[in-house]
Amino acid sequence: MREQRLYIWCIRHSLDPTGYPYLCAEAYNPDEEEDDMESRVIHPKTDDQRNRLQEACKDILLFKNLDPEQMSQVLDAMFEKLIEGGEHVIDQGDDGDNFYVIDRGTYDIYVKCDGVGRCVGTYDNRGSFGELALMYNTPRAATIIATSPGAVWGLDRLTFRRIIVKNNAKKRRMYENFIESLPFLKSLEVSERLKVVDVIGTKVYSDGEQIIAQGDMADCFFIVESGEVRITMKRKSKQDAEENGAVEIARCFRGQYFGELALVTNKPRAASAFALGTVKCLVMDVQAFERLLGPCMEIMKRNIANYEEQLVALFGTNMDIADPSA
Ligand code: 1OR
Ligand code: 1OR
Repeated sequence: MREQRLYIWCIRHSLDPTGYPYLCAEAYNPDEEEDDMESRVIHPKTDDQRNRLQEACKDILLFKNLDPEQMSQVLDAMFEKLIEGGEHVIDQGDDGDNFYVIDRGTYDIYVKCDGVGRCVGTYDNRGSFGELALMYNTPRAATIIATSPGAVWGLDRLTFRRIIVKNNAKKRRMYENFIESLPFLKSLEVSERLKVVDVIGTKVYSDGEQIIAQGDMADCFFIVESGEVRITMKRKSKQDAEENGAVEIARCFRGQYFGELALVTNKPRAASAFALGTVKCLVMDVQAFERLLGPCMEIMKRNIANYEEQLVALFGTNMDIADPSA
């Protein structure tokens, strides 16, 4: 009965009953945990819209751990929003209404520093934004401005919280200990490590599948959860590459990371990565990498210096890993 329902008020900086830290007061109703059909949002779509939506959502990391029923509820609830060039899709400081997945268009990310907006990154026809205010009940952390006409798919706050936030509580239970155990994340506070868990998605690769292609532009970072990853590199000149093929330069196992170099140097991928047997990786997008892993940069940069030494040892030349496509 309604009157007998237990309402728990989660107060600033406390944890909700699923272990979620809240930054401001929010009513938590345990009954919402049950799948409440009344709260299902459905925006009818044409076949063309459904196809485009599915394509746009296929690499969205926050959707990777959803079961098929949750995913279909998310897709039903999403609505298309056309965007004009110059439009502010999100303004820093506002309350969060929707999460957005990009269908098309380019967008700049601005963050205010001492009252002055600074462009700190871009989205180019793919990706998603607007999850932070909905996950943590905080004001919008950045302004997102379209730099071309485009379109995004919106997901309302309630559906996002009912499905994605609830699923994140499960993700925390699954990955908290693993993330806690990673030496390269040891400079992060516990709360920062939990935020890493919140934004990662898992991807599974089958034996021989290519995970990274040398020379490609980069937009994500990988941590091996299980299996073995083979890293290979082609010699600098095309002729050498054809004659000698790619050389294996490293292997990554559970708990190790790869794909950080291109994100740190802002260059194309320096090497390729392939699954040896079935491989499961935790994946983080470049925006989350930059936002959350700043404190781990010292350790990563030390390892990058090691790559350069190994490069000389393996290839007998200090081939410029900062310019791998040359
Ligand atoms: P939101 O709900 O706070 C703005 O609304 C969105 O911009 C935010 O969710 C993220 O999805 C997205 N810092 C904060 N938010 C960012 C950032 C970001 N990048 C994208 N968003 N940084 C930029 C990292 C490239 C850190 C800047 C110091
Ligand atoms: P990325 O974003 O360039 C390929 O994508 C990834 O392979 C790279 O990030 C690293 O995470 C990973 N030199 C360059 N990249 C390496 C190396 C490496 N090992 C792993 N990666 N060397 C091997 C050192 C043991 C030096 C080259 C011989």
